[in-house]
Amino acid sequence: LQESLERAKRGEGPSVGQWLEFPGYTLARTIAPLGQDWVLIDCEHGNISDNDMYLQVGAISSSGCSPIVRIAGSEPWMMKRVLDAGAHGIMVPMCETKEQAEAIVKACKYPSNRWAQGVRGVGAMFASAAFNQTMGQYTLSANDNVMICVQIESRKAFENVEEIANVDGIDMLFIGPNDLASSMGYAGLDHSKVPEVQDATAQILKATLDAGKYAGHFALSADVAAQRYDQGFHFVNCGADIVAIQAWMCTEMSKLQSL
Ligand code: 3PY
Repeated sequence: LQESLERAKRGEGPSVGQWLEFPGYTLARTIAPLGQDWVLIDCEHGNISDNDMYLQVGAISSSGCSPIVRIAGSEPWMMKRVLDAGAHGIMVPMCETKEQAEAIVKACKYPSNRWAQGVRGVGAMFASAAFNQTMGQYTLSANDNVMICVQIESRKAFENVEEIANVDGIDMLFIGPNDLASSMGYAGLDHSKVPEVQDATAQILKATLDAGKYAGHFALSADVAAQRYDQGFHFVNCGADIVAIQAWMCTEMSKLQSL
C-alpha cells in the first residue's frame, strides 16, 4: 500500500483498488490476486459483518494485496476491531472537524513517545499475520505502517478541511462524492456535473496536497478513476463488486432478450 501511494505521489500511476460490498472469504480470495494495490472492505454500506471483515482481511492480505476497511462510524471500538483484524489501512466516514480527526488518530495509535496520546489496546494476535510479522514486530511498527484515512464528504467537512488535513497522524483525505453532493443539496444527481461540488472537490484536493497528505476519490469506473488521478488524486478505486456484477449480467442478459 505504502509503495503504491509513494508511486502515485511521484506521478508514476495511481494507487488502485477494488471495493467490496458483498461478504465472503471466497469473494475476497477471488478478487485479491487480480493485481490491484488494495481491496476495500466496506463495512459502512456493504453487507459485511464483523466476522466477514476478519475473514476478508485475512484472504486479501494472504494474496499479497493490502486490505483496507471502511468502518460504519467513528467509534473507537470499531477502529480497534479492524486494526486487530490486520487492516493495512482504515477509512473513517464523515469526519467533519479537527477534533474528530484527532480522536480517530488517538484511537488508532498505540501509546508511544511520538504518539503519547494514543489509546489503542494491545492484542493484535491476527494483525501480525496480515503484515507477515511477529506480534512484537507488528506492535512496534503499526503506528507507522497502518494508513489512517478520513472521508471528507459534507459541507461542514469541506469548511474545516484545512484544519483536518493538518492533523498529525491523518495520512489521507478521501472524498465521498455522493455524500458531499448530498450534503450540498444535490442528492442523487450526477455530482460530476454540479459546479459547486466540483469546486469544493478542487479545494479539498488543494488543502490535502498543501498539507502533504494523500488524496483519494471514489470512482465507479476506470475512466472516472483515471480522470481523478490526472486531477491530482493518488488513491482511486475502479468500481465495486455489486456494480460490476449487475452491469455484466444486465449486458449479457439484454443481448439474449433482444434476439
Ligand atoms: C460517497 O460517494 O459518498 C462515498 O462515500 C463512496 O462510497
